[in-house]
Amino acid sequence: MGRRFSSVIAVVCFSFLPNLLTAADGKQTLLVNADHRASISLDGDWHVIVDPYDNGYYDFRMQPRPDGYFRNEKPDSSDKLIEYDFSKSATLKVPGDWNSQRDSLFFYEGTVWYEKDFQYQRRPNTRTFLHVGAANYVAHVYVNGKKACDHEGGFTPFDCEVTDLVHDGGNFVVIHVNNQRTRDGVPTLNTDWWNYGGLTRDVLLIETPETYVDDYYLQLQRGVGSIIGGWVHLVDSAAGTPVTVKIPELSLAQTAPTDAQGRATFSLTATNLQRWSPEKPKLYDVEISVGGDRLNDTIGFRTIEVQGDNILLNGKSVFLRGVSIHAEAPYRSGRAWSEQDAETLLGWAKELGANFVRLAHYPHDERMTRLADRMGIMVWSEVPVYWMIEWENPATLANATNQLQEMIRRDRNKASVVLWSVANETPNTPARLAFLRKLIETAHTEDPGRPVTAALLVTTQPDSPEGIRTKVIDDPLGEYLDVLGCNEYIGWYEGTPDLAPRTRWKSKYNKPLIMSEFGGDAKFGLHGATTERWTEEYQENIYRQQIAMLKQIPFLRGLTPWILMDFRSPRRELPDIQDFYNRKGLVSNEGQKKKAFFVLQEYYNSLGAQSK
Ligand code: GCB
Repeated sequence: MGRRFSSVIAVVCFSFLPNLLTAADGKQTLLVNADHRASISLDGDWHVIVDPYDNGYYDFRMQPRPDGYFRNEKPDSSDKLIEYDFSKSATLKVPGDWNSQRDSLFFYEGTVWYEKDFQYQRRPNTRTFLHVGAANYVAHVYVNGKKACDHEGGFTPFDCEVTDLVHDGGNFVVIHVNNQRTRDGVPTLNTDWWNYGGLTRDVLLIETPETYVDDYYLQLQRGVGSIIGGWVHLVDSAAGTPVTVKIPELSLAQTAPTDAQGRATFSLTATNLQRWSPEKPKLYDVEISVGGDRLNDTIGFRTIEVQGDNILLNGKSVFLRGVSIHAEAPYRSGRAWSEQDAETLLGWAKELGANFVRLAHYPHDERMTRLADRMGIMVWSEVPVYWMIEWENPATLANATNQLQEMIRRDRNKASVVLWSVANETPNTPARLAFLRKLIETAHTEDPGRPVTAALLVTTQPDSPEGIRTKVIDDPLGEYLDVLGCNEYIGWYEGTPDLAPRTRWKSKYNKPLIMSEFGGDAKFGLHGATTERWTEEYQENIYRQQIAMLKQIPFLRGLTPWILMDFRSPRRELPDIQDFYNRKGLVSNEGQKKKAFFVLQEYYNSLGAQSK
């Protein structure tokens, strides 16, 4: 076993760490609909080696190991000093972050090496991919001691082709995961959430035919008709390969040939289509077949568009009764990933009367968007372009672009996802404007069917003599967004709650606004006067005053207050109150509902009743 690790290290030595990592052959594969493909799960116990100085990766001069040496031994030497042994190392669960699984790793930021043995039998005419749902933050993957791929970005999936690396019988995979924060990363050094490291989502071996469907995009076209249009992409197909799309329940079937780029284009006219909506989240079984191979998905069809300051779902103006959610696991804390985590979080959102959630501040596990599809909850999905990133660094832009593309690609066939967000609370500077304009362009190119938003900050004008405060949405980014998002903390970081009803809102743009954050901290069970911070009553009062203000904003089309549940943050230290939790949750991390939950619920129920 020790030898195994040193052979892995020998391969590690040749790699370096560019800012944007791609697969070994330079092509990054991403298999959409990974959860419906033929696969073997590698979830479970993985042996781990905690390597705080990244000693397996760098030599004593902190150079990536140049030539197959590990420590002072040559790999072929017979008297090797073996200091590492996966088989004797303890295990951690995958999926799962390391911080919440072992006390000594609670604050750990650095490298952990993961290893798993697996049996495999290659099947003729198939290709094999190692699919990683998410590895926070950088991952280097080795199969049977050989490099398979690298990936940067902690919240999006990637697939390494390992067809030529696996063999019949016993195999092993090693993944070097490092979650050190870097100035040029996305996100960067400072975030208000826990930097949970590790293999935080499922790891699978996916088998595909030799010519395989990696990606497709099937959407209801905007307008009054019922045309389902889009394309299916094949890898390694000859031009003219026939691809068939079927929606049996609608008696639809169409066959189209691939073009020189491997893309087959479809346009299916559906009669009696039941559109997806929060009231009736209808999903259809969709079959994609090439030759004898078939891939199944469940897809809802609806349109989403912006007209003036309205958001139209299926052609009708909709108000987004939302709430923000972090991927923090209810009851146990740690990174959320399971079906049960998703059911609890989205269940509370439903109970609140929400028809919309902002999945902050990074793409969540695919189980969340799948469940949102089934439950009829609309979703705002975002990339971790958060606060202060290196706007002038082209590698950082390439990294953010890649994360955005991976997010869109994974979820663009989900009816629930109605908005892509490119940034949160970024500074109003020319460099940031240029950077985010490029991301908006990318989002529109990757997905012409969805509006793009970002959570902005606003300008505040001096109070009038009567004590009226005016907030103006004039961030130049607003010109390029389809929907404006705005974060404000009147009553918490700004003034007292009674300032909210004395605040008026103006916008330079004739566009819909979502108040993407507001709120305040309360420790569940702490009671006092409405003027006493940290009490449930103070938070409840913020919600009451905010709702009074929000009702007066003519172009408001939704809100996602901050936040559904308390979440861990290293910035929140106050003993006995915060204890490393941001306490702005409407529900505590133990699942207890605070008073403000019921204020928002009452408001949403009144809106829900109006729209019926
Ligand atoms: C914000 C951030 C969010 C924080 C929140 C807070 O504006 O967007 O990530 O957690 O405020 O609680 O301060």
